[in-house]
Amino acid sequence: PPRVFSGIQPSGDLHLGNYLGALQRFVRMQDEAYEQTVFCMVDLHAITVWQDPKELAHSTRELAAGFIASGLSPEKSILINQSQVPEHAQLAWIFNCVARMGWMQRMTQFKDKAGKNAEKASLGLFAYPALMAADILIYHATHVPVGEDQKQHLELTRDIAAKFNHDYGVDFFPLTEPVIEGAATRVMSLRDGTKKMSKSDPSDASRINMTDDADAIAKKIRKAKTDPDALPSEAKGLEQRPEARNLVNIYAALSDQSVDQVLAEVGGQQFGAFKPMLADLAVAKLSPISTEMARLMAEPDEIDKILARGAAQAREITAPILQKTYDIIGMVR
Ligand code: AQP
Repeated sequence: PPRVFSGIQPSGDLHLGNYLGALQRFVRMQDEAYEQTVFCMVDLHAITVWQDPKELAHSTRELAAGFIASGLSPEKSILINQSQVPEHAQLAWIFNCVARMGWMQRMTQFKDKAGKNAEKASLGLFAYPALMAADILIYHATHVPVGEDQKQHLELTRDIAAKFNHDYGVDFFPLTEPVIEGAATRVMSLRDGTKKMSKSDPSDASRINMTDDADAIAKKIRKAKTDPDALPSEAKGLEQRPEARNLVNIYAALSDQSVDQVLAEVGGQQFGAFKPMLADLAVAKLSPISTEMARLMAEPDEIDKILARGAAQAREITAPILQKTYDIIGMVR
């Protein structure tokens, strides 16, 4: 039966890229006909690079608040924090023994994040995609909504499932489908249309945070890098214009339209006219979410209760799948 899993790292503020690339689609999939939807704060992934302990705890609760404020419901979906469901890490060890060094060395995210100094990167950062495969496959999840940047990790997840099934002569782990859809699967930095919008970009002006107020959102959009030309009337006219394309993509995703529909409306306009429209739309979409996040954050005990309940529900699925995995491997218990 089709099951959905996805996660976000509590490694900083949620931003518009996370919202459009992931969260907004989580909410839609929650209401479609899947047997189960599971959404996760992946704290074990966050610590592959240094996290201050107090900030990690704060970001985890704030991310949970962001999930709920965006429309994920603990009644409809299982909402969890990764380290509270130990089977994720237990299966990850097994997958460390299935995945090959050469596969991991080809991962572009590791190369980007480790940079030139790969010797100093944590072993966890290198093994990150094996833990991600475990996150997904410990639920036998079949569909994983993500942004474009996660495509390669999902291919690796399929490779791990296929090799496990082949090595042990079983048909146990499903081959997962990435769900990468919509106008904003890769939201770019507001300062540089060739770089993705990211939590770890040192420039706060490069991203719109979910916790930004209306003034901050309007200011960042007003200052966003653009070119001097008017907007084209068809998507083709955006091809060599990364910054313009990014702002139009964001508008399309926020207003639930295709890029061509947006351009039919705004083609011919200058950015001086388009940017205020985009700012108004972004504020209208995001400010109810940030208000609700702040309300939820005032009651952190309630958030902890939701996560504890989520972990208990999750373990009803993950514990039997781990036991079966151990049986297949021949582990005596
Ligand atoms: N710019 C983006 N556009 C569309 N989708 C995005 N996602 C992230 N950035 C964009 C999607 O958000 C989900 C969760 O991302 P994550 O928290 O696991 O990690 P990330 O990709 O590491 O996010 P950041 O902001 O880029 O963090 P840093 O800077 O630490 O690397 C995923 O589905 C991702 O595709």
